[in-house]
Amino acid sequence: MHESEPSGIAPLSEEELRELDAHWRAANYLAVGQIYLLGNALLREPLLPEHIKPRLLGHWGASPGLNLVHTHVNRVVKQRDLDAICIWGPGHGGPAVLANSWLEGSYTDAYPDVTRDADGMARLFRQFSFPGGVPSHVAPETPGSIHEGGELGYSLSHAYGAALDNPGLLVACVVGDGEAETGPLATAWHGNKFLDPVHDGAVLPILHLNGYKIANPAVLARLPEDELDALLRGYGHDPIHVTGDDPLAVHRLMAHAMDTAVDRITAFQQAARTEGDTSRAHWPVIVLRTPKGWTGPAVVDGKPVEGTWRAHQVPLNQVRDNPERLAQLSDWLRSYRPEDLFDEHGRPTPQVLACVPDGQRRIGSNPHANGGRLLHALPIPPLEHYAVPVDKPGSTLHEPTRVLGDLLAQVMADTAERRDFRIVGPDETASNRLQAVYTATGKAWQAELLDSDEHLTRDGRVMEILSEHTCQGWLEGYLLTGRHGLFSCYEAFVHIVDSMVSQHIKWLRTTRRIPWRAPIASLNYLLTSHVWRQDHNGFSHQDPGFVDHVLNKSPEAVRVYFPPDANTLLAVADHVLRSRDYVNVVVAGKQPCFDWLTLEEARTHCSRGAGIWPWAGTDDGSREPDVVLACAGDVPTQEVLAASDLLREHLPELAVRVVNVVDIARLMPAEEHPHGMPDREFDALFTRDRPVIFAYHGYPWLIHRLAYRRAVHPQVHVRGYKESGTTTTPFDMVVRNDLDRYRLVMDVIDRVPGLSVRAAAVRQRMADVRIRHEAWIREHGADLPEVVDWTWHR
Ligand SMILES: Cc1ncc(C[n+]2csc(CCOP(=O)(O)OP(=O)(O)O)c2C)c(N)n1
Ligand SMILES: [Mg+2]
Repeated sequence: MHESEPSGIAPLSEEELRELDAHWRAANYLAVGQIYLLGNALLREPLLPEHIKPRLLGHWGASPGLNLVHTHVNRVVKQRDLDAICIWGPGHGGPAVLANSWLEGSYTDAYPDVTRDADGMARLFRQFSFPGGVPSHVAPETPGSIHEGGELGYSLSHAYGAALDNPGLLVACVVGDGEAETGPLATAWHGNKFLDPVHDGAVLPILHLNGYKIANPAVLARLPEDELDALLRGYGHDPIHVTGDDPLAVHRLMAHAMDTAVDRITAFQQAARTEGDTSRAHWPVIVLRTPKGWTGPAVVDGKPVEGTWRAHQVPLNQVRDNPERLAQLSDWLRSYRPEDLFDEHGRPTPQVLACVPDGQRRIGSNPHANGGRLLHALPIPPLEHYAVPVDKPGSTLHEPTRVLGDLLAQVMADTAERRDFRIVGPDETASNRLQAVYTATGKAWQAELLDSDEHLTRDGRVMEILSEHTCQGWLEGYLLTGRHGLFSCYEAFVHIVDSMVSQHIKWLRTTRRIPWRAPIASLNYLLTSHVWRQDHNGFSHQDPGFVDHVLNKSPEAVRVYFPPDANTLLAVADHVLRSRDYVNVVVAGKQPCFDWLTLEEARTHCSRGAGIWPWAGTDDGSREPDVVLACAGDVPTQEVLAASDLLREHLPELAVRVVNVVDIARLMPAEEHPHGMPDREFDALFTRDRPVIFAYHGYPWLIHRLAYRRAVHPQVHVRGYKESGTTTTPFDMVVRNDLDRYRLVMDVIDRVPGLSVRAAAVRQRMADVRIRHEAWIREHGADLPEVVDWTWHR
């Protein structure tokens, strides 16, 4: 307990204590029941083998701790009429969260057939970890949850994301002591340096030291208390320790800890909001040290279980076949005295429900945890105000992300009051040329400020921290609670969140099938500073593979765009910022890039997703083209156009069709992706049998993977990044990877029947330029003048 605390908090009355304990016991009973029971839910008959599930699946160890927290969150929420949600880090404790949702009635609201009575309890038990039922973890199906917790580590960043711009919200966040060992969780503590006590809500982390992970002790649980205390203080928190294994004593301590924490949070918020106090708040953290699997079987087969790692999953197994185990389970269940907790109809008694809040204050019913219900469409200004003029394709240059930055600045300005749009990134917003947003908002920052700092403000809505995990977690938490955002990231380093995005896509895929979950804003990535233009960096910064990863995931929830110029980027951005329930990956350059399309053309091109650029080829529609030059990505598009230019010069009789692909999923079969092209459309665009030279931004194999079922596939030859990277000139990057215009012309000559002999001299000239290029860059440190000065002059 905090030493200097003025002890103004009234201790629990005996009645309150009994009520809290009754609620906790009921939740524990329901958790055990879900793991074990198929029938005899209320134990009104002796427990028999046929009452036991044939497969015992789930996690008991985390459950009593989660139940304890839920009981005590209920208490403060009800007593103080708080607007609160909970994030359950050890989400494998699903039985606990489901039990609490059932007790408070939010479960029945979402699933009316799981009534709050004996029948409903039987259903609740049966469905858990059962075919056709519900997952064993806290999941999208769980009312009140925005966090699955299956893959550990993201609870605290989700909690901070949820609290941002929700000044009235308290986000209680249970962090497992095992979970706390993960990288993402370890860095998420720094969220407190970004949380503005004026405009944001509060996060109350509850570090649950039950001592163990699956089979090992947890590191933090084996630190002496003063060392752990110092660690948490070092993270800028003010710890409140609750330790014990006697339920009533722990209830007293926990109630006091919750009151203390909420009082301190309120005091910080008031000081900041009414007195203008700008000192950094040292927010409370509760350190809850209770046994793993608390109240479960103490010893099984002579081995200690309660309070050890053995309590992690199902502490008693083979219950159906082993009468001794069956009796032990019966004793365990009866130890909660179900007859005192549920009435003759199986409904929880008033004593059990005394601490439970009402209506939308119930943790399972809080609309923040079903964020789509709170979502408002983003005000997106008319693109005409930002579009670049294009009188003639390829004659002017713009930096696409800088153009986008102006639009985003307006979105920031237009959401200044409503505060429901944020940009996150690992210190790259300006580097990615989006700095115009700083005209409308600053970068969130609560730590020390120096005169030399720029754009750092307490209430800024750009969030920069050098942890891609934290950026991703913040944004997910923000979106899941009904707001909008963008993650601007270096293309290579977004891989760091591969696994997190997989989990988010799973979440979206699942929620799309849950009628009571309202759609949320899409998670939008802007991947710039991409593989082809790492001029300052090199090999370490070159990896276009995130797209491959994302396209493996649920097609219904993933979209990938390669806008080739500034106006197309605007059109794509407009689309993704309006969309719902997707993960959108937008890959766009920040370097000066030719303007190919007017805004009008860009819009039409984006609606098509892939289309012929008639002005770029020599395919006049009078006959089938001799070759298709396809491209996806800004740099490949430029190389294809330059190749088309060379072909016109050297082989003017060749009918060349140029196809640009913005929406890469258009290449997939229509049955496999909602954007996939029907064969007929694909064949019309790419032909059924002409050589297709495809210049692609990323790893070439992806195009083969997406197009392998198409008639023309044997004729498709893809150029892309093949891991030949270094710090070199922009054109050398494409040469090294055989994506350059000269190589593309050679590819055409090699593949169009009849050309190889006839055009051998042209081919040789192309090869010669590549050799000259090599020598030139070594001498001059810059690209060949004919490359640097090239423009589309047709
Ligand atoms: C990232 C990740 N790695 C490994 C696992 C496998 N796993 C499931 S539960 C668990 C132990 C979790 O311990 P803790 O966070 O202390 O939760 P407790 O069960 O003790 O409440 C592990 C390692 C996982 N779920 N996620
Ligand atoms: Mg643990």
